[in-house]
Amino acid sequence: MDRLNIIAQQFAASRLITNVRAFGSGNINDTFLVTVDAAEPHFVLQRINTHVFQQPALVMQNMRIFTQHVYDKLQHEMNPSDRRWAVPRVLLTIDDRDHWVEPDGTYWRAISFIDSSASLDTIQDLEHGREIGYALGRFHHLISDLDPAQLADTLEGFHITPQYLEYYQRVLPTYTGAIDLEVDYCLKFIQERQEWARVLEDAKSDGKLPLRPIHGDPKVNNVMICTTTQQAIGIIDLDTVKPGLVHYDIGDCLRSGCNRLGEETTAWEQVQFDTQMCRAMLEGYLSQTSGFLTSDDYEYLFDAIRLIAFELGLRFFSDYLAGNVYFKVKYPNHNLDRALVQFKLTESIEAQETAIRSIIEDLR
Ligand code: GN1
Ligand code: MG
Repeated sequence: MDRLNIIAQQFAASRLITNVRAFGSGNINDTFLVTVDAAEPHFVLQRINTHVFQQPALVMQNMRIFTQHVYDKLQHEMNPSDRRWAVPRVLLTIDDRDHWVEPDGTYWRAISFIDSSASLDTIQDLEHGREIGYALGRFHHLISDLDPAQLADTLEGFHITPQYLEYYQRVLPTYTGAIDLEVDYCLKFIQERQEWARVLEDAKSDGKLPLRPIHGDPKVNNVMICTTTQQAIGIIDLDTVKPGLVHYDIGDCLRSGCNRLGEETTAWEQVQFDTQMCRAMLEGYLSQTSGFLTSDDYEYLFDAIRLIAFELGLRFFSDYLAGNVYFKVKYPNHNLDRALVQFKLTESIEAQETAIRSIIEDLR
């Protein structure tokens, strides 16, 4: 048996494993789809990147608290006419552990696969966009009464833009590559937005925006779409469920969905923020969340959309400068290309500020 089979077997109990293959397009963890000879034929096997998630046990603890809360809430809330909503389950090893560590310290865990569903890297049409927004809204609604203090901070500084700026200032002097036109564009782009980049953290310190439990990474391909109804039926990738601002999630979801070329495009000069898609996604989102959003929450929506696109560009660019130590890359300039995509998207958001603000006003 090869290594992956041996690991998968830890979570498969006595079921026969018929296939293990690489799955998805994550930038941090390694993911595999395992097929077993059983009524529930698939599960997801993941190697946690412990360079990023340094306390994987806390990631698993958050997942358990989150899952229990959502299961309880769904049981109380569900009536037969409700749409299906699936929550991935953590699978246990033969000796009842939620993870398995190889002798060299590699950390593995397994999660149930949401059957009859698929996810896509880019949004297909406005209906799909509405469903992505709905999914994030339903997710926020389901955890809106979970006390964020119950969740551990598993990734310190995650989405705290000023901390990414500090990191950028630290790695910049270590960069020994060329300052070509593209690198120069990124340097100036960041320079011009340094002051504004504190906007959400300032609002948090001023008590305008509360900490709530969030997903942390609600990009388009983390929303599962039912292959028969085309409706959103769940959100996966729960590693970054932890306390934060819902604005991080809303910004992340929109920067992912409203960029029709996708974050991996190399045609960065053509990247645009699609405001029609923004309306569809926000409509879906607000159909689930208008009950608990405050007027301050609405006030900061535009900044959130602009900031999370900028922040992801900054994260990619800093990683390029640092020699690609955080995000997986397929070629040396991959993180530079990714940064350019996010900065172009930010520019497009800035150019359409009036239109985006009026969509938000219309929908509130
Ligand atoms: C990373 O690994 P993945 O693809 O689920 C990153 C997100 C980024 C995303 C960009 C823990 O997510 O914050 O938005 O790449 N996750 C972490 O694709 O840093
Ligand atoms: Mg993720």
